[in-house]
Amino acid sequence: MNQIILHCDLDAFFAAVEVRDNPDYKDKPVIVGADPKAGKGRGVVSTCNYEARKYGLHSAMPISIAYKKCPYGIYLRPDFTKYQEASEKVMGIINSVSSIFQQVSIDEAYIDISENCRTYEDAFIVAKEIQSRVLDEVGITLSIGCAPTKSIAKIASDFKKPNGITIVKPEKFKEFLSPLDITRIPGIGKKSKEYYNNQGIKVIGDIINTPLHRMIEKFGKNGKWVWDIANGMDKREVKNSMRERKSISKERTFFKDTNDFQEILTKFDEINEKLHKKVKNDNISYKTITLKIRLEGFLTFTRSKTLPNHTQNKEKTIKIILELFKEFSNDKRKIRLVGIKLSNLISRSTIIQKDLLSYLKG
Ligand code: TTP
Ligand code: MG
Repeated sequence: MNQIILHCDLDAFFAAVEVRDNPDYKDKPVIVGADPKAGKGRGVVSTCNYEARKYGLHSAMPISIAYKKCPYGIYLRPDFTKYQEASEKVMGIINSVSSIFQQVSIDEAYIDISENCRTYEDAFIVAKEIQSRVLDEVGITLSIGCAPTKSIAKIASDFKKPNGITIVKPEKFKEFLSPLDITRIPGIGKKSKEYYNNQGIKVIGDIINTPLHRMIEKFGKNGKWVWDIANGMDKREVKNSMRERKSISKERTFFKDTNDFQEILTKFDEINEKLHKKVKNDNISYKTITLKIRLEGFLTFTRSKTLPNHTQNKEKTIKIILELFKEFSNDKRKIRLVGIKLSNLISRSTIIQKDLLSYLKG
């Protein structure tokens, strides 16, 4: 019960990205999933925004039923590349707060912030900071639960959606859990609900008040697990799952093929600047710098340099890029595209900052 764990979960994730990219959709029901084909479509709803949920729509609902309930909604096909990109940015932000980081799906992650925060008041400030960075840098919202165990943090993140923060202090967890319906416990679905209800167990408080041996007697292994969760005995730690990212890169195509050095330099600067925003954000260091050049006619070249040590230094990187570029500067052919790739990455574990204030000052 000494850990302070955050569970972060994006709100109506796929739909939120679509609304971000199409401000006209704001305040309208947006449904991402299969094509409804005017009510005749097959397949299901992936997700929908909170506006659409007012009509009773939800994930996994057949799209034909969704269409019946909400015929004037905006129905969109999923664009996974876009969601993956947004997810990576968000995960980078969360991971930059603590390196004890475990991503559990495309839109949720746990972090252990016991090292960053002395109190749950500190944790609240951290949660706020995450929300505002995600909104500023990715343009979507998320809800955060903060508690001494993973399962309570997860229940808490779901408690005040969207854009909520729910703090459950160790001394208050029973008070928080007791009135909640048992389906709030991850893993208790409709079927098991009925089973538990038939045995007189409706809210989590009923589990807390049942002796463990009775729970095991009635519900077996699952009964023990559920009892552990309800009694704050979920001992699972946030497993360090360093996100595997091999490289970060950016490239830009010129509007018109060019060999104007100034124009090329400006492009490199722009790309380098963008990449280093990410480097700073995600606290990444790199060792290998690669230049990519595409000439008119699609001929593409790459040139790399590996440094003796990892770095985050953007001035050094642009110098190396220009050195690597020298080989092409006398080429008569015009340039169509330039790119920079940073690889051989490590995510620095200096991310854990024991002192919250120094973290907030950046
Ligand atoms: P969830 O976090 O379950 O849902 P959500 O983010 O859309 O909404 P909430 O605010 O309640 O958290 O899932 C994350 C994404 O995963 C969701 O945006 C779409 C996708 N997904 C599916 O494609 N099918 C499904 O059945 C579910 C549950 C999610
Ligand atoms: Mg979500």
